[in-house]
Amino acid sequence: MRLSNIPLLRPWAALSLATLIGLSSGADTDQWKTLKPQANAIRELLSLDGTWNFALPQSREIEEDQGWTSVIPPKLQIPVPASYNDIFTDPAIRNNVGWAYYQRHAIVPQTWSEGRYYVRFDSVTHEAKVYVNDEEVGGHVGGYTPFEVDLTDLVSPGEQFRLTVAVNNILTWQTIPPGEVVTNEAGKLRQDYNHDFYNYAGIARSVSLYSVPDVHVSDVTVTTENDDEGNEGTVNYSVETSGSNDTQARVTLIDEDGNEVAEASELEGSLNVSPVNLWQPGAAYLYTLRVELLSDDTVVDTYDLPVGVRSVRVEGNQFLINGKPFYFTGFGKHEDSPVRGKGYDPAYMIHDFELMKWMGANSFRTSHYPYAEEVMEYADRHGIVVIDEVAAVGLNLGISAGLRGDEPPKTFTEDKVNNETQKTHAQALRELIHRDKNHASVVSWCVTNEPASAEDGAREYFQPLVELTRELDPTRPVTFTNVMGATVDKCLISDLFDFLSLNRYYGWYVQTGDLESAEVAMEEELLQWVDEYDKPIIMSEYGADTLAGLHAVDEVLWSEEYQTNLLRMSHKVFDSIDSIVGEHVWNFADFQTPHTGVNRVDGNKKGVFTRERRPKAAAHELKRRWLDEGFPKLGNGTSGA
Ligand code: BDP
Repeated sequence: MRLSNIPLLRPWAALSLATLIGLSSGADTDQWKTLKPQANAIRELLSLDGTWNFALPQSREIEEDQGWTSVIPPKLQIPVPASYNDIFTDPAIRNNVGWAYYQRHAIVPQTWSEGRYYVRFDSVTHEAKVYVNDEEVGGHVGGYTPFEVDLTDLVSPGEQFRLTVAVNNILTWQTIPPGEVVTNEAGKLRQDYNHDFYNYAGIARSVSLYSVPDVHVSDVTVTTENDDEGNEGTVNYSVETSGSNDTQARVTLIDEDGNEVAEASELEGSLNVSPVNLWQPGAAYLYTLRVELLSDDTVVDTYDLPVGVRSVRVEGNQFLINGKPFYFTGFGKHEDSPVRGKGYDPAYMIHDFELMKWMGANSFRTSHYPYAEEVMEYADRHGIVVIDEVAAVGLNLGISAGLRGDEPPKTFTEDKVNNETQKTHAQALRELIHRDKNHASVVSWCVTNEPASAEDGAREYFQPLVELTRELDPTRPVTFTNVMGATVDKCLISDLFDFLSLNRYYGWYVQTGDLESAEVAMEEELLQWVDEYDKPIIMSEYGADTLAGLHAVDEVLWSEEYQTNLLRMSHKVFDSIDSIVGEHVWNFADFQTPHTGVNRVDGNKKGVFTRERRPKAAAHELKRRWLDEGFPKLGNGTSGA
């Protein structure tokens, strides 16, 4: 039998560049190495979501202010999860630059007297310090990945404690994404940044308390292999425990009907299934990998991981899932909704997936940061394909300078994007891959959005990061999105990646209002990429700002007709080029942007849905195209949704 999931990429030299320059060293603590908690016969899970008390610090210096040493009164209360910016009416909160405090009381149940217990934050944007009563017990840098704090030796079961989280929203040149705090003419702090979405902050995802036994499963990693026909599949797994390496285990693979289809008794191994139900785009099938740790034949811990068996690889100019050419239809998205900002909201999440299904979108990119874990689980369950992006957006000083007509300053310099930034970026990749490595829906890692890839220093900055990504996961193709202007003759990094993702705004930022010229220019550029690289190309962004309800007979910018016509024009070009293997419209829905640009009217309006998720005419146009049986690109067994 020929297994199709041969590691895609060249084997790694013992000492890669990433290792040599110290990118493989990791963060200060391993609080980010958190396996998503679950409740079962042995483990317990308690939500700490709900209403917390909230305060801004009196002074700007958290070390001086020490707000966590006192009880924060319930004068201001805040929902968790949610971004804090749009909850209140006070501009000081909305425009806060620096720390803010969240506080609540919690109790570790008396029944948790055996084993260990943790508080887990699914995300705190962008930096957190966690306090139990008066003591700082942990923290995290990076706004879109989880971390946890072991509370076992800090609070006793049955004891009430004060849990305070100081949240910092500051972006600097050494954070991912980067930014810069400046003092404005009025003497106030202002957060500047180079990305086109609002810098929402707060406890944006769930918080929980959970318990595990002393000897417990601390991590599980799976990779899968299969033949293209689904005759045979293999689940390779590796389990880490808090106990010794000879901890006894039982590992079973259970199908959707609850039947055990394979079993093993080692912490690391391979399980074969024949015939196998493959995880397919639009037709997900999830096995359960059940890991049980045993002591004298008694189960002391158990953890269930959903596993989809599928293979992904790039061959020539095709992107193959289970050996079949896959054509991506869908969007670049945002986690963004009125009032909640970037707060996780299950209603919006499922509604968004339903809208995508309604119109035949089979995939999306997590532009421009890792989304909530629930989103990834839902994509696994429903067969939606995901390009998973780290929060490395705005590593490009050229874009905003270009918009202002200024000479672009250099991005990769000592005082801007430098070695420290690269280290933060490496850690962000490490945390993303650690969190999402087991999701069948994730078919690729996107290491950055629209960096200054044509500037000196870009290659030195990105090459080690691409190598690190491949070291961390040799099974998934790696990409980045290339910015307009970093053309085939100028881009210094495109050869490092498995497939090309191009963000292009023909008919909008260039050839504005002239779709005939836009078509010519777009085709000409795409053919240059095809000539230079025998690689698949995804159009990872294209679109036009559109004011819902503005209609016009003629080609009027911002009208629903113009957006529709621009998409139609783009599709004509895509359909004529074999190497184009996907189209992700920018954006799924309108979203909030910083209030510092005159080219945005209450946010970016390139959504094909409004921020409230009402369709513009373009949504119907896309639905017609993506669900049309004659859609030329959706042949070869690829499925809509
Ligand atoms: C691209 C960015 C995206 C922006 C979009 C736009 O990747 O974040 O929102 O352009 O201008 O440069 O609408």
